[in-house]
Amino acid sequence: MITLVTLPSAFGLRNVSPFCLKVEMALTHLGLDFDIKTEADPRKTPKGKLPYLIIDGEKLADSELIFEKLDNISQGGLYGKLTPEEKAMGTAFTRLAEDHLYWLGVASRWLDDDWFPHIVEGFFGFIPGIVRGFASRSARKEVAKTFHLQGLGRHTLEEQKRFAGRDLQAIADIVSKHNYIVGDRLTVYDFIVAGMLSGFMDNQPPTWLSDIANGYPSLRQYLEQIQREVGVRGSGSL
Ligand SMILES: N[C@@H](CCC(=O)N[C@@H](CS)C(=O)NCC(=O)O)C(=O)O
Repeated sequence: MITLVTLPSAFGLRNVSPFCLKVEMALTHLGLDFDIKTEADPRKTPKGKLPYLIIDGEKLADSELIFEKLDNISQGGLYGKLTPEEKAMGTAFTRLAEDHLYWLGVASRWLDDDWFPHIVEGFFGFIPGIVRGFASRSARKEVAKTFHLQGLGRHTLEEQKRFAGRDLQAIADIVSKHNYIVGDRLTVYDFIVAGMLSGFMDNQPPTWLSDIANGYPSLRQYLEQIQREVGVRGSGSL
């Protein structure tokens, strides 16, 4: 039995973390038997982040390492039929989505003064009221520090929006021509990119990043198509 441990639903998203959603998509696509457990406190996980998988009694953290494992146990079910060029292109889009666009998504939720109250309710609602404000404000300081160290936090909001637009345009240009990220067919990279897009585009209420992403009809069409094909949606509740 496999257990996928994810964050509880929030912001209209049944799987609020794009990293958790992509793993859920992969498990479903591979037809593996699994259940989902939620953990609201990332500090209680093996690497301080979600998702992690419990497989054969062992805990395995990090979505990319989980994909390696799933590929192994499914005899190449995720990466097996990809050409080196497809893997190269897919890896580049993975890094764009997870190491650049993702951080703009984090900032659009955590560092926008008007949006932050939703973070307090969505992520810290499980903490008793008296310490909730303190815990959420101190986590926000950590996010701001990390965003600054990452580099994107040194730019103005207008500049951050332009960076986001360039990332989204790159994805839109590919999927509007090919329907998928690589190889004109559904691959593991669609779980990664569509999982990430769902986190912004289905997020309620919308953030500034949701507004930019939802301005691309081709991205909405792509997101709907991938969710339909895989049979896993980002919105709703667990
Ligand atoms: N590289 C990790 C990233 C996972 C990640 O950043 N998860 C976020 C939720 S979207 C998290 O748990 N953040 C909690 C924290 O940083 O304290 C993966 O691919 O699994």
